[in-house]
Amino acid sequence: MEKLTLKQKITENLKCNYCTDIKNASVHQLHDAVAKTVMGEIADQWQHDTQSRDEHRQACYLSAEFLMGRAIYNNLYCSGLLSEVTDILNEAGINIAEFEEIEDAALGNGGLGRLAACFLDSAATLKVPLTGYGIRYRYGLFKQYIHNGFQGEKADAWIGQGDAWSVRKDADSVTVSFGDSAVLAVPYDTPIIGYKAASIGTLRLWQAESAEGFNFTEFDKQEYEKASEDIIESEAISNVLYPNDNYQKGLRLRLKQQYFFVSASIQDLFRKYKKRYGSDMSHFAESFAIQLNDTHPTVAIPEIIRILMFNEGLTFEAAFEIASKTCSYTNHTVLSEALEKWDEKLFKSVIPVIYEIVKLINRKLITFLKSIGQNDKQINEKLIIDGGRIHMARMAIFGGRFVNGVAALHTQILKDEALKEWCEIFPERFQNKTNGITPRRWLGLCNPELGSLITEKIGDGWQADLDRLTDLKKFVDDKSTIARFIEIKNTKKKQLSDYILKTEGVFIDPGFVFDVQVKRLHEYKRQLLNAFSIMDFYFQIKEKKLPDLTPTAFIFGAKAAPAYDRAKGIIKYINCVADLMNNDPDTKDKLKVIFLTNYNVSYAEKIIPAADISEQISTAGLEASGTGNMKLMANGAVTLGTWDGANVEITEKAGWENEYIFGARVEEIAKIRPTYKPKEKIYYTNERVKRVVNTLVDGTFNDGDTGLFGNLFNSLINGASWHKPDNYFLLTDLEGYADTKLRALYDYKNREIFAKKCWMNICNCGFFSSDRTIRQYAEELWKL
Ligand code: 26Q
Repeated sequence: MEKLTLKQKITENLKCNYCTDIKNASVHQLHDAVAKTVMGEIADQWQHDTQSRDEHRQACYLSAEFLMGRAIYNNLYCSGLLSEVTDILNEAGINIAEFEEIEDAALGNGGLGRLAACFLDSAATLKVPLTGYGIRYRYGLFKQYIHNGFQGEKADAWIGQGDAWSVRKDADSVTVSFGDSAVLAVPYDTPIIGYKAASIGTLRLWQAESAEGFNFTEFDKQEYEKASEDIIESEAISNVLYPNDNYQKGLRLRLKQQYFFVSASIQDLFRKYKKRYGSDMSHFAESFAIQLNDTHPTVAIPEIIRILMFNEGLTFEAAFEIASKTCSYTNHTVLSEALEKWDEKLFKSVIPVIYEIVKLINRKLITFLKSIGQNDKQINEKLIIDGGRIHMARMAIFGGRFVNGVAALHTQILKDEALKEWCEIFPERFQNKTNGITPRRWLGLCNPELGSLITEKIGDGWQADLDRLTDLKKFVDDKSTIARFIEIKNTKKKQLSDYILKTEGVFIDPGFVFDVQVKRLHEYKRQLLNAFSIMDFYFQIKEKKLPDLTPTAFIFGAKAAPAYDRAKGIIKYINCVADLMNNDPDTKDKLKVIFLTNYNVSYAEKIIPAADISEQISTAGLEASGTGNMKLMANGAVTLGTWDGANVEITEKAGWENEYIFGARVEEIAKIRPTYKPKEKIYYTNERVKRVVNTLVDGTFNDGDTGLFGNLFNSLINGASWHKPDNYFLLTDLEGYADTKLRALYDYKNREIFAKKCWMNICNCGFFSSDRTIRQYAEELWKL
């Protein structure tokens, strides 16, 4: 589009909607006018692409989370309007960076929700017909603040700022029925703009509203509270995202959320289907492939069966056949506390009809297992309804078509351990689909400086064909190219340092190594191990043992689930380490530690391009994949990590010499676990480990009498009623980790050699494009 026309349209928008002009508009008004202009530009294509998707086989991604982040820059970038709009604003004296005032759409916790967002981006770019279905939470993931080193939470009222990118579709509203009530599900559609607007997909999010509305009968009786009761109860369903990552607590409202968005979505598919085929249900399974993002939307299986039986008159057997051909399940974790099991009584009281269908599915499972000759023990370990609980993963495996893990190692663990007994009876159902990330947001958009260098060297086109980055290999020995890369890395570090100074009031020297660990806070991700290693360096410096340590900034960013006390204790501990390090004259010129506030997608876009070292240090076997590891690789950071999740494939692609791998592997952990005695075998015998662990309790730090540090110490040394000591093997890995990190920091002294390692990571990151992942889903699972 011509810049002049574009400017006219934005101006027109400001005039009609806000009675103002570019020079006088507020940032929000400008943002809305630009968004509306883009929406207008893509409207015809969006409508056309939506229609053509409905005329062919299509896939649906059912997910309780979509962690979209900020839309404005990405949408301008993908529709090719970013530089024009930047210019138009500049001419009016406005910096486009002012749009950073607009909040992220944080309708997700972490990896699983962000993966869903990357998938939508890739599908739109590849013209893969995929629609996202989820919940339009009024409050997304909480905003984090830090007070005295402790995490606090505030509500994320993102819609309060307006939602310029969505369209409410009242005509497509449906009713969702629970045992004791019914609510209205109203869809809001957001366009997903593929790169260079290759195609425009849709994210459809459901909002819960009262089906009955305001009750005038009660109002007339002067019962004012009762008059609004249904509104309040209904709206509660889509009110707030549960802030747990990899942890399931069987709460009633959470189950209501799951059935709410799943029933609305499945009803939506039947509406579309009937427009095409009428009441002949024989083409349903060939019309749709439904992907279940973890077990959270597993009630889709009984919901399809319910509609086919009660609305369309099919038998249970016929209905089961259709549901099980349509749905596939992605597993994202092997942590038992994250596997969904619902209390049977709760499940029955919330969704009684679905419960009856689950009983039929369970009965069919038993009949099937008997028919293939399984004994009572083999049957009991697979029951969907077992010991008063409903096992969602078991229903998703038996009632679906495929099961996939999210990295090679993870899928292997599913097949050999976690879901072994299922893999034995349904080996053909198990597949691997290694995760990926969209190179548009995570390279092109967040690192335009590196993007330009890449384009200069190998031409345009890598944004939608990331494997082309292998063409960069020939520059690895070209001194001037590597010098340019180092310069760009320095620029990104300087930009991040400026931003941190502005927002956190802390100065990070851009000349330091940037060692980055950004991800949700969880014991298995071992942020505490990282903090311990820094304390180890501290003690060594005090003993004058590390005279030539490369000055390093240790940068943390993480949110802890509000009820996860240990995670919150770890945040406080990191902040204590930061205080000690940053103020001690012996260390402050060598070590800087900072815990960044409110890590989210937009913050990630600033941190990741500036990183030198990517910390991926989970206990082997526990991080299903990780996706931050891929984003950091694409931006030229080396991985300091365990042999876990996608780190394995990253190392295989980039080359061993370009990563720093340490620690016990899955098999070793399995071997030592049964007789693991960290207190006797490590703590008492290893002074280096002991003095670091002791900082939790020896008065080095103060947890404000909360007992949090004592609890962390006990979890490591004595264990708790529900777990053995040092459940995540920090003591096992500490020395190897600290020494490997020192080796990486030492290698950094030769900046050119280190930069070559970084460069090889960029060259070899092509496999981790979510375009590759989506192509595999489309071909191997969805058969599109
Ligand atoms: C379940 C029930 C009730 C309430 C909350 C939940 C819940 C919510 C979120 C359970 C799990 C999650 C999130 C899990 C998650 O993000 N897993 C990550 O998925 C990534 C994408 O596949 C992987 O890269 C990570 O390894 C994995 O931890």
